[in-house]
Amino acid sequence: MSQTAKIAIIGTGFSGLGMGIKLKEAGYDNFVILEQSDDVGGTWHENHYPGCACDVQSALYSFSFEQNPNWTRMFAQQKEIQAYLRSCAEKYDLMKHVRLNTHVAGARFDEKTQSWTVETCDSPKLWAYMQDKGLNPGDKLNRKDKGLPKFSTFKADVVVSGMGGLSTPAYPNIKGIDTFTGKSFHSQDWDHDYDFKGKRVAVIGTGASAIQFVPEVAKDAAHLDLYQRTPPWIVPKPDREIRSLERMMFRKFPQTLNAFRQSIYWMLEARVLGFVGNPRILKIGELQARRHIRNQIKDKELRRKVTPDFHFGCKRVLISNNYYPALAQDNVDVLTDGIREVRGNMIVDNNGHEREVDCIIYGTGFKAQDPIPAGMVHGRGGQDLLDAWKGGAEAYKGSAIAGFPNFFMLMGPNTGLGHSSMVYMIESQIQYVLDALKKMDKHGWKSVEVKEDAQSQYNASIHAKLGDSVWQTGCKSWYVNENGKNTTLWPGFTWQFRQQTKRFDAGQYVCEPEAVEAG
Ligand code: N01
Repeated sequence: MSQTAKIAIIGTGFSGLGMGIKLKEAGYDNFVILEQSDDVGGTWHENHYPGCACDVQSALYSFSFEQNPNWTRMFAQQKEIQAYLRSCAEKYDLMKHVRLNTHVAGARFDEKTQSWTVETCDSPKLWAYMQDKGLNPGDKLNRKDKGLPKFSTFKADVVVSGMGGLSTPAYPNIKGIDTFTGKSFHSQDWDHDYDFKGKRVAVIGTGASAIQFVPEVAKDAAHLDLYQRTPPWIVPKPDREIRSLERMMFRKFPQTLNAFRQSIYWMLEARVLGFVGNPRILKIGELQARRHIRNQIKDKELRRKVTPDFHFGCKRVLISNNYYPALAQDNVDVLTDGIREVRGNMIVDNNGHEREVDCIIYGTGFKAQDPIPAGMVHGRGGQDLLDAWKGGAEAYKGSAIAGFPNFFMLMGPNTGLGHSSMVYMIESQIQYVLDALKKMDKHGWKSVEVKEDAQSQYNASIHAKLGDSVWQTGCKSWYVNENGKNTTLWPGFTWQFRQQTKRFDAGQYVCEPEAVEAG
């Protein structure tokens, strides 16, 4: 493959693949999709812990242009979603554009040519090197080290990041954790060869990932200690198998699948009224969650421990039918005294009680506030994107950033959802970026860069809206950064975002006609 491309897309999740498909449909063929992993699927390839599934109904959690009549459950499991994404890549002939095992180490905007230089390297070699050196994802590399794998570069006019918001694992900062003598791994790096039978296992964290894998681990482990800092609100999961007759109907009459999808969409959209409008509506959800605890847990002390004391909806509301029953098992303890330190093969709580464990699983989530690693993306004047984001990540329409011409983000700042399917947001952004590319071609613009004041005004309106919502004020969560700025969520109906991103609004951009002469 050549070392130049018109467009370089990073990532092969819903964002990267969706962008590729839409580019092809629009007649673009000169693009590459760079993927550091050994297969496509993004988060649905990377996360494969037992019990991993989507908490949005499968009929909605799929591309609108590639609805899948063959989902086997109302809420699809990880394997099925990854297979769906791979089948999309194959069906739309994208694999010839995809470069697997290609880690993007950096992307730098060249002001003379008004294009990007993207630096890549072979990811398996890089992971091996990092493991050897004891480095974690995101750690700075010593470029002078001769053992570092070779880097290569190529030029692209436009870079589209489809890296997702939740891909760098977050580990807890606990004294002695690096010296733990047993086995340990993060939920995203699950070791399927590790046999839990007869083992004492500690799980740290009780978020969306943990509530899915805890019931699976508790089936096998001799004992499971669950270290809970904040109990989540959990409501019943309306999951069931989709019968073969229903699947046949969806295949024969695609309009029925679409109608089903629409009904789910509008049901989820209605929730926004509670999140940003009238928090009293959320009381209904809270009552449902409290009833769920009563129905599934008999022990009063355990009920007390797992009942949250923060506003319903402030953190992601989780869905599960098997988490509480797992916690009620005899071989499971829910521990709420916090962790003071890890010593040898022992976890010591804040009261000084020691518990021996063979394995620690980190269900501690991701670095959501830094969706792009420091030192990776450099814009005009060599500015590091993370420096531009010192006060917290922000973008215009979640897609473009002042100082970073021809760089577009999918799932960028303030496009996340606490209530519905991210695929809808991704498709909205893809349409916006595609329209930008078409207009660049039509008008002969070599680069487009959003104006600073357009970005500021846009963000001011977003934050004014977030100010009243439960997502901003209801509790401490990863939606909000340490300065109290919510950099992650879209504070409205998703169709409002769709309207805003329908057309590329060139008036808000500086559009440069052609490259300045190099040299
Ligand atoms: O991570 P989380 P996750 N000591 O950040 C706790 C998406 N997702 O991987 O709440 C002790 O939600 C932390 O406690 P607290 C989805 O968007 C989607 O579970 O901060 N505990 C919390 O309990 C989700 O929101 C699906 O007090 C510590 C947990 O670790 C996002 O991924 C499925 C700690 C982290 O929870 C992340 O979910 C799965 C410490 N030092 C995930 N640090 C779908 O179905 C953190 N915790 C689409």
